[in-house]
Amino acid sequence: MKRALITGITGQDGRHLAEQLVGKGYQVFGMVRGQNNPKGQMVQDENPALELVDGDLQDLSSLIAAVEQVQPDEVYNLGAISFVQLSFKQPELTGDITGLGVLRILEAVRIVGGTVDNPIRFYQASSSEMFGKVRETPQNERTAFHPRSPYGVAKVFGHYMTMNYRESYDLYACSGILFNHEGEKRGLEFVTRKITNGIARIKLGLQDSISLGNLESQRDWGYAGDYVDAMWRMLQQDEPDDYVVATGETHTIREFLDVAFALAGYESWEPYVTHDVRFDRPAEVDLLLGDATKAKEKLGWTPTVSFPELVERMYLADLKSEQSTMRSRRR
Ligand code: NAP
Ligand code: G4F
Repeated sequence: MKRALITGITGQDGRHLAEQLVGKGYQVFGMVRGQNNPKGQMVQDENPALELVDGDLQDLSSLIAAVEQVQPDEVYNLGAISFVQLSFKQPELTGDITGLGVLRILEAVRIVGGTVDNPIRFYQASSSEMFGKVRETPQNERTAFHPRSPYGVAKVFGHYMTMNYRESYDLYACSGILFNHEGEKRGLEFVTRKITNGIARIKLGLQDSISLGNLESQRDWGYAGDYVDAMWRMLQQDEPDDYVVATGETHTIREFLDVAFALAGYESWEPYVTHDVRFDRPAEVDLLLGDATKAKEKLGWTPTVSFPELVERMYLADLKSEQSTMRSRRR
């Protein structure tokens, strides 16, 4: 039975990945930070086969202890401050967790090491946010980075550290440069979920409008379940490498609003969307569009959920969940 350790287990991708790995017969350990973190119980209830271990990406000794305790075949480093907007407000903390945290977990993996026959394999959650002010379109593994946020800068550090540990210590370490991926488990702070949840609540009379920032930026949005499958495939190859994971389609926030409001039966979204400068960013990433040819050819990976299907899946899940909350409040 293979053993996997996942940091960021309480986040969107950690939850999807844990479910898929348990389905493949892995023994899965999720790292949870903090004292009595309520999200630990939530993921344990969602996935009873999951085992939780304590640890924090800000604390090297806790990471060494976690890797030593689990003795994993594979480590997936998904933990981060992942919200770009927050990274402008808390740049130092973002640098420490999203950037230096990668170095700390790499150190833990290097120190504990695994066996000669079975060294620990490491996955780093790199991001298309590293491309920032893009140098070319579409972006691939050779496209130069130009990050536009403290989050993006921290991810570039983590990306190069992963490469450096691979080259310096012969670590089996891969980075997945993943473009935006969404779904029912996406945090409510991200624009897609904010929109689908907002529409569900408008439909049920629970709120009047949705306040948003810049509607012109373009994102290459895929489904999170597909993207965690790509992470796993990376760690099953003979040699470690870096891969772009993307759909190859890009849409503006306006287009997301068009599809989502139409699905919910509205002719126009304009009456329900207001602009709030608090959601504008000091520097924006205007356009992301990925070229995942390498992942397709070498990993045999392809996205399975189209853009309209993604929006529909998210909206319907939000509608169902808001309806069920309403029913339980009435009781
Ligand atoms: P997410 O939902 O925001 O989850 C982030 C996770 O990091 C949470 O489990 C959080 O735990 C954990 N975390 C935060 N600070 C930590 C610390 N000090 N020590 C240990 N864990 C900590 O993010 P996601 O969407 O699942 O993304 C997973 C990873 O992929 C992240 O690294 C993200 O930057 C990267 N990524 C995401 C996308 C995307 O579109 N989703 C695209 C490219 C790359 P708590 O619950 O305790 O806060
Ligand atoms: O949904 P977002 O916050 O995602 P963003 O910034 O693209 O970052 C996500 O994807 C990255 C991969 O490229 C990940 F690395 C990162 O961890 C995260 O998962 O914002 C998307 C776009 C931005 O242009 C933002 O300015 O939507 C725009 N936007 C407009 N109004 C808004 C809002 N974003 C948010 N979160 N909230 C708004 O009200």
